[in-house]
Amino acid sequence: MDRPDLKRIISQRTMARNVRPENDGKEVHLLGWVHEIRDLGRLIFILLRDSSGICQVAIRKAEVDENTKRELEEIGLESVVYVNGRVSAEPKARLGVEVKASRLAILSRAASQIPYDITGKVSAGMETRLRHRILDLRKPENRAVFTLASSVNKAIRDFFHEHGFTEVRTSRIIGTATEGGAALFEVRYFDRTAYLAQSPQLYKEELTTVFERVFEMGPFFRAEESHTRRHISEFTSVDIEVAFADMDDVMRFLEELIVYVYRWIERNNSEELKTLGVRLKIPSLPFPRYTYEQLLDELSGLGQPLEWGEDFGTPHLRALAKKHTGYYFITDFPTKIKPFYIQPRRDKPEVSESFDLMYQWLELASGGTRIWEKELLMKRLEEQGLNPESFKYHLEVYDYGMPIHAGWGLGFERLMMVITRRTNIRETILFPRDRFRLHP
Ligand code: AMO
Repeated sequence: MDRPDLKRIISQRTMARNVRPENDGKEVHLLGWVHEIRDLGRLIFILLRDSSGICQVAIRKAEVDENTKRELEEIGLESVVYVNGRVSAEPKARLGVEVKASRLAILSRAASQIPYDITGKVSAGMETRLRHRILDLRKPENRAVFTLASSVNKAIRDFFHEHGFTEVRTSRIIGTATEGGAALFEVRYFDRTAYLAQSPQLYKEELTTVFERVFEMGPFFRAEESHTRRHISEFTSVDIEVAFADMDDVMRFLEELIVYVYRWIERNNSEELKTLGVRLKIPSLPFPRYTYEQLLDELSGLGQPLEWGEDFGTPHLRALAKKHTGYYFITDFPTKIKPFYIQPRRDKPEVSESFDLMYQWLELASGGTRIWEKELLMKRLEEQGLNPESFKYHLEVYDYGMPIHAGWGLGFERLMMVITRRTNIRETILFPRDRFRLHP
């Protein structure tokens, strides 16, 4: 097919989802991928897939031209095809409608053997799925995860704009670790060593002195040694930082954001939710809040005791999840298990003004009130064995007027795991990177 012809077809194109019984008799020009072929001899059925969905095309060999007949002999799964025909309401067809084709042309021929079954008749393990990720993403339910993710992105941005936040984009190449040295990726930076940012932590705090309310969404990097279903080396963080606010204020933003996102996708993404088999239950506000100490007591009762000052491990969180089956906050962690920038409580410095947002056993976000006094920040750096000299550019900002401030970071892919009910974080990022995976 030559270019001018293709241009005309593209301009007149009908998407698969618009092949509906009410359009009975309408001429359509379809462009898409061959999802399935059923060859009954004189009659061939093709399921044609495009980004909007799947429709059935019926081709009677006796009713098409010679070119189309030749193409039909060579047609294979996943080839890109053009179909011209008329919509026909077919109560007997699976979708209640089909396109009776008068012409078919192959625009791009796929290999005769596709190494992956997109129709889902043969189930594939995670390794196979990720090895052939582009094919895996063509599966309607996998595509739906990311159509939904795109919609959630928009909802998050809208929410923050409605609340007077400025979106910022801080640097991914940094000179000093912000979240502890162990999980850092080193990069060669001309004749120096730099690191890939683990979070926008220090920059977002500094930016509250300019914009007061900032948010950022983007990739951050953790050299995670642990190979789990909830850790990846490159994840998307949704971060906020707010001037003249403490942890209670930003916890409210967080729970309201979650409910806003749920309402948004309930209104706008019923198709994707259906494809994923997800029935959304909008969580009620406020989310339950438990202190670290309250949960220690609970854990003793559950036969999973934990020493005060220790962080929860997976067995503890699994035990808690038996009772806490939705979203909840854990607050007031011991200061020593939180990063240096978290504010210790005035009345009880061994406890910090910090919180995690949980969904069952999965940690989705963490945050807190930040230290806004330079002397205390320097003391905390030293207590954590960090060298204040390495943080001199950050500390300098505290000499120029630093408001009380608070914020949090939310793992976007983990939120998508909860929304889409996927159990492995690799399913909620397009091209996951982990300890063993750098391709594709
Ligand atoms: P934290 O290190 O707890 O806090 O990270 C915040 C959230 O980011 C997500 N996350 C990850 N998701 C997938 N793979 C990973 N390797 C990974 N690491 C983190 C989690 C986690 O809850 N600067 C602070 C936040 C703040 O205080 O504002 C921070 O980075 O969902």
